Amino acid sequence: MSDVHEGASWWRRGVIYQIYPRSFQDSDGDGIGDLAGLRRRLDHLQWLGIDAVWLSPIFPSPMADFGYDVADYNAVDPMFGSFGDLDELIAELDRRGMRLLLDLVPNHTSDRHPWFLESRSSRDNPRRDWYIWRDPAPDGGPPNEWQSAFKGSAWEWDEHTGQYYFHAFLKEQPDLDWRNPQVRAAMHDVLRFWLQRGVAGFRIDVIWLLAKGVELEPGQPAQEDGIGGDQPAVHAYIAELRALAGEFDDALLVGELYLEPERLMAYYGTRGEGLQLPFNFQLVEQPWDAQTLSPIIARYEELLPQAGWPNWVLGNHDKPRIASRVGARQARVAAVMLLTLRGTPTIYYGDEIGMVDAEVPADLQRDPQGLRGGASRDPQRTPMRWDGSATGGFTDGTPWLPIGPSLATINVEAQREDRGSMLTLHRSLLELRRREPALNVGRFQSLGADGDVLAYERSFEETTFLVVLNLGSSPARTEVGRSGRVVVSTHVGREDRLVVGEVDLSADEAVVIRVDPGD
Ligand code: TEU
Repeated sequence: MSDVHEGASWWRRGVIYQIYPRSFQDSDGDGIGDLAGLRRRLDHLQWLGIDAVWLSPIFPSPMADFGYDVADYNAVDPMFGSFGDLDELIAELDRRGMRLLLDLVPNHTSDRHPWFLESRSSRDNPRRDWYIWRDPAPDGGPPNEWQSAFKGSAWEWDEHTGQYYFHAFLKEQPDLDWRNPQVRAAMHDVLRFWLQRGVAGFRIDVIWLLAKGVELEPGQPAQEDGIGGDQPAVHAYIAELRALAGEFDDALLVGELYLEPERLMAYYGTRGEGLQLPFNFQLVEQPWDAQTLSPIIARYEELLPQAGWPNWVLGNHDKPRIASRVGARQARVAAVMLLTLRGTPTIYYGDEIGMVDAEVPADLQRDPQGLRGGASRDPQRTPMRWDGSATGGFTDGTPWLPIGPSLATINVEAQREDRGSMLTLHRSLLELRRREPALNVGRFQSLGADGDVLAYERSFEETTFLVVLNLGSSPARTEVGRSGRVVVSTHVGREDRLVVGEVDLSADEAVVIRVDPGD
């Protein structure tokens, strides 16, 4: 594919779309999405105007954590299809000018992975030190106090070999020991394997946890913040991955990092040895108000290293959906923000139609985090809705999670031709963003916050767009000192109006204004 704007990699201009494969499209009636189903829905992605699909894990897995427990990194779980299905998906995406990013889970494997089966078979097995084994504390208990992210001790007793192994998540997800060069080499082979088959890169699970630091050594006190991570060695591990990506046309590495911006920036590296996109979760984590978000956005832009490219996210399979968090009206404002800020946006499947968290009755809950007393992630993982039929066109069988509320209005078919729909808003924004360098590769200038109104400017050469977002639920007027014409509004029928010096916004309205040339 040719680059329209010279020097800008596809992922700088591009938009990523996350698919949770269990919930996108079922093709065989088992109520669980699969690759053949996904392939049938590529028209939607192409019509919407996205550039790359990030597919949550599709590798063979006992599904203790729905695929984030991988039992074989080089194959496809039969539940999702065959190897051939994945090859065809890659080819079909390519034909349509889109790319595939796989989800790499390198921090831990499934406890059924052959590596772990070997590791736990005896203390002198050559793979023993591929995982993190420790003797019990003097009282026979776990080596330290660390808690798993899913509650309970992060250490699991292995009767057979008389030691504990470490798991940051479920006991079915033992952590690999990345200090071991053999582990790193094995994971490099996994990357190579998929890159050779034509994937464009990876989203990398919990990458900051790869280096756990001295706290894991026996006798060291437990770290206050739980399982630790973000230790200096992680950057050397990442540099190895990036060098490998370099052998494949600088394949894209997106890192999952729940870190504050100051610490996040180190993951970009300084000389092309870091991740191209360390996920920026501030819009997911911070309260939805202009006074909070405006300085956060400006600060993130300031902190970015010189060659670093920003990225923005509103939700994923681990977090409540944006439309539930901020409400349907503000979700439209959020869409304008996500798709006009400087940087690569990632859209979570279904957010383009305003899907909300579903209430999942106790007896239908599936997420291990929820079942162990944490926040259930089932509500944000419900099936994509393609039409208004009982199962939303997702399956002919019984969906693995309930379809959720407001099916009649929140589905692709109902929204496709509706000028005022969330889907139409997304498509218009994506179309404008693709067409206008100012909105993809262009510069960013914060205009601060005025009450509930947050504003910024995007520009490229002579073209400038003003983005003005009312995060409040009352009408607002704000001074912008420019004149131009509204090209997108969250409010149907309010496009095309002229702006002279100040902007009048309805409650919950966001607008994109093309500034008059020379103004
Ligand atoms: O998530 C990592 C992570 O930090 C989660 O604990 C997340 O913050 C939490 O679930 C929020 O409710 C990744 C994957 O995205 C997640 O689905 C996996 O369960 C986890 O790693 C283990 O692989």
